[in-house]
Amino acid sequence: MTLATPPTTARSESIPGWIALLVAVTALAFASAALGVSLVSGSSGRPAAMMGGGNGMMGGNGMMGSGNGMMGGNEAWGAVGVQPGQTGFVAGTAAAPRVIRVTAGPGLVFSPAAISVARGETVTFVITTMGPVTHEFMVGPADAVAADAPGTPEIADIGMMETKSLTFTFDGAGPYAFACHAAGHYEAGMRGTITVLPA
Ligand SMILES: [Cu+2]
Repeated sequence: MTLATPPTTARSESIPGWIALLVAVTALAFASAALGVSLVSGSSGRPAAMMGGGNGMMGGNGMMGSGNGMMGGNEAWGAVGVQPGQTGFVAGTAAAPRVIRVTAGPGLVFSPAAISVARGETVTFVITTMGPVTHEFMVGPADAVAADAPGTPEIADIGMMETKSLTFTFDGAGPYAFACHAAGHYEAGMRGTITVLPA
């Protein structure tokens, strides 16, 4: 009996996916441990569990520097919640920006590192640093963010467990991006992508 040898191409193709999954799961585990909450496994498909039921993930302790909590309506933790293009999505406006919470660290990473916005919407990014390293958060056109161009919207000096916010309107077609330009962080990969979807 002969056993088929798995084609090496299939093996090599499977590795990046596993690495990405491990990174994502690890990041989630760190984030949940830091928050002292128990997140459901996986980062998608469970918005009801995250948003409903009043579990008070953000409520009360004030760790995120916001009195709104998770039940504020147009608010989500990163990629959790109703995303652009999904049924029930509500685009942020200048009067009522959509709030997207992003963690900086632990490590030289943002979570999430990929964000979708609807063209024309106004988003308030609420950035919290996890871990002892101080970070920055710049957002804008991808080329300006990559170049650390002067005048690009940025929050500086977000220290451990500190939360700061920045509001930005995505009035162009993109591409947009975000990054940390603390010394060496961008080069280490501390950046993220922002995809603009039709309004
Ligand atoms: Cu950083």
